[in-house]
Amino acid sequence: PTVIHRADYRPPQWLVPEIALDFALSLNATKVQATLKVAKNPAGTDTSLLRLNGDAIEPKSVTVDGQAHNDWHMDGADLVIELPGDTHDIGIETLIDPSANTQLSGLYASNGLLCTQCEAEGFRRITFFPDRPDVLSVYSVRMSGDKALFPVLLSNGNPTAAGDNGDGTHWAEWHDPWPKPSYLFALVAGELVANRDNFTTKSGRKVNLAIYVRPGDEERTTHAMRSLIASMKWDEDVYGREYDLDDFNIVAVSDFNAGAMENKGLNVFNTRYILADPETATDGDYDAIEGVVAHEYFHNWSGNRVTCRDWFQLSLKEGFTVLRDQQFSADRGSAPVKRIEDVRILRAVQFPEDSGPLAHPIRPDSYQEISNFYTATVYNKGAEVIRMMTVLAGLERFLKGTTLYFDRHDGEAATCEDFVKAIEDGAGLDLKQFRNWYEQAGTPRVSVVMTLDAANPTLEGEAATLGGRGVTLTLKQTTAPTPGQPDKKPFVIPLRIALFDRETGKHHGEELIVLTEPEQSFTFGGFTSLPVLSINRGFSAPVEIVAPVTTEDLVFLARHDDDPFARYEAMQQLIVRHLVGAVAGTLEKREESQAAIGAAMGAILDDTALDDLMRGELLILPGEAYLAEQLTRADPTRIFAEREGLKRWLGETLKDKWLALHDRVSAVPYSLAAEARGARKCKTQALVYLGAADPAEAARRAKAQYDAATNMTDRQGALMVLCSLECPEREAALADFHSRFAGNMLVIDKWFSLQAGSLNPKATEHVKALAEHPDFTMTNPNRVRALWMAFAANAQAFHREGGEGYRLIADLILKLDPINGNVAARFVPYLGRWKKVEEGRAALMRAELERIAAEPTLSRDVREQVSKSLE
Ligand code: DPP
Ligand code: ZN
Repeated sequence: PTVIHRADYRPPQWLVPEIALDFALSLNATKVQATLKVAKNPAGTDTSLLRLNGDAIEPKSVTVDGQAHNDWHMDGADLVIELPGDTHDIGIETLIDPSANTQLSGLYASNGLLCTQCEAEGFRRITFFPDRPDVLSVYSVRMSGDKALFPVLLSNGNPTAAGDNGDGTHWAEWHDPWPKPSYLFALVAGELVANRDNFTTKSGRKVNLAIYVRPGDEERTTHAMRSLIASMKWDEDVYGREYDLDDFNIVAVSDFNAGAMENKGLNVFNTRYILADPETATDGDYDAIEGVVAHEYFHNWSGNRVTCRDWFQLSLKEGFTVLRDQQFSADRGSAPVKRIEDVRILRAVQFPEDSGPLAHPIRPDSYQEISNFYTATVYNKGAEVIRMMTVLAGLERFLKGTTLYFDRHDGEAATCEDFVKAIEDGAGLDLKQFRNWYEQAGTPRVSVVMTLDAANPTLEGEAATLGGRGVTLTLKQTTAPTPGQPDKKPFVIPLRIALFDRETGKHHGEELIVLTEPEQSFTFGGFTSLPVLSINRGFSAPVEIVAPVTTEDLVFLARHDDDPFARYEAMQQLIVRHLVGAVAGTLEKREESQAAIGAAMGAILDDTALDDLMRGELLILPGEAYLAEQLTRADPTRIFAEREGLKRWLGETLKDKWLALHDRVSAVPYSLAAEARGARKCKTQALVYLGAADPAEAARRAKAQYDAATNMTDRQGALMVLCSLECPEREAALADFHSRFAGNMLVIDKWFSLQAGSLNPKATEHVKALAEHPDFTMTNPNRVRALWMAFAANAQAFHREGGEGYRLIADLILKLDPINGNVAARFVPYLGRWKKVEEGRAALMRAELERIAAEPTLSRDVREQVSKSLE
């Protein structure tokens, strides 16, 4: 395989300051005439050969300076043109079939629309071009097509002209004044309706906003529009970033490989991150829409105005933009709850990546297929790494750094190193050693020992003035080897800590300690007895902590910690220790440990000072993926069984409290206010615990909740619980749900997902039947993910004895790969985790990977993931 290395980066040999594209649109034969102004790059190596990338296209004609030109050849998929001078106009014609494009990369047809997805390397499927992010061009686009099929014609930048050809076709021209890389090009044509609004920027530019959807969906764009306007305002207020065009358009399409795409002035979205109303979207969907709309809008600066030099720098735009959208959502709603949700995702998805065969640093050193690096590591850990800079510098100084970054690199294709340097200079930080976070993969493990010093210690500095005895924390950091990185240098790890006095239940104030050595000690004065340690408050560093905290301490922290994240963490730890001990067979006092969890959860249920949104978080059991991370190798079905067992026990032991909670929150009327959302979150939690303990009562309540539901949060919560039970209400509710929402693709996705992710023991049988359902299709990524990703993440079903789950996912990968390699590759990591699974199942998982690897015609996407997973 061809491996691309970061160290091999060379500047482009030719630049393309301008490009004009003329599209004659048709669903199955779109003609593209491209005119490129090319110029030798003074910074490149001098060559008369212009190499233009292509993928699955052929040049119909090639001209140079308006003349037919024969001095070209194909080198693989690339077009190589021999040129006499330093600047030329190149004309190339290509012909593409958007309706045959099932990869959904380049120009494709979705539900009668024509749309594009060019990141990372889709532009080369439209025309021949130096398809790399450091070649920035000014784009002029003209398109013409059938008026009835394509009444709306959109591209990047500003509309400049439009007209009717008088023969049933019409045309439009767009011009984007901001030079951009090809991955930010976009075109959309089709029958669309717009929800319009506007926003006036802080310097007085009036921006026309439009969200385009298929007719009938416009009512469901209100929340997305509200989110867009709020993001525009927030980016001005917090980062000082203003929008820079007169128009900002969003289009929602139903066939989309990812979540959304930040094309300059023309964002293209997966419908699931745009369309919402209370009847069809859950509270979680509303949050996701707000977050993704903001994310793509924020890319206008962190990604578009300052873009990436090469794809190894992907985290430059993605890590930073994820941090920005997280900060935005935290400001819009409950900051502690948002933090908990973000950490939960990191632990469920990124930690396993970091400990598995596909581990890579946030700035990778090599890749075969860049699409495989749109990962939780590059995105979510990338955000955590930049968040640590905010911890070290404080937000205000950090923002001075980002302002310097935007000023210094505006209009450029930059590197992660440029970003770090700008934060160093602007925020006044020394990040020399901190750069290890960019170099090294793996989640560091920090183990802590705490000692109370002998009386009359010789304390120094601040510790001495407090008197009493000193408490010393000795911390050790280790990071396990990852592929290609056997030995790790120490990371810079900022940890927020507090030491709680056992007598008073209070602490002396939060401290920030910054670990830089493999082992390091910190002493704090003013203690008479050993305090309770609260560490990594707010999850100040993306590490695993092994701390000397007893069960009693955790119960204490779960009740009293004044840091909401730490309180959540104490609750999680209490349960993680119990479940991990139970699975590993090392749990000594099961009853006592269980009782402690019961007491802590009971206190959370009783705590009237707690808001329901936070209560809902505290009641969620640690996820199975995160539990598996704590064990060297495990039987995932045992983790599942222990977790369900604890849920049942908590359901029984606290039954009255669950019933009371369900009654109380069921009386709260629907609204999008935090109280009402909190109530809905607790409502489903209560049903989940009751479902485990008293299926008959849970079925009765779930059915009532389903029947009375005025909104999708309640309806989906109730249906999820019914789905897990073997009861007559289950079938009836599923049938009702399907007919009630027939034709609504996003809701039918939920119908597939709920059944595939269900705790129901027959989930595998249901999934096999659903794969044959008329509503199932392999060509719509949302539908494929709804069924098969929910199944692959369903431990009980996927890891069922005998390996049928592995076989089903391998079959899916093989069948999907020729249709859509990008999406197919996303399923490989589920099988790739075999080293963390007990030997019997591990062998079966490996065998399926080998079966895939034996297929000679795999996509580069799947090939890379499978071969790395077998190493
Ligand atoms: N660049 C996109 C995003 O993360 C991914 N296609 O916003
Ligand atoms: Zn992004």
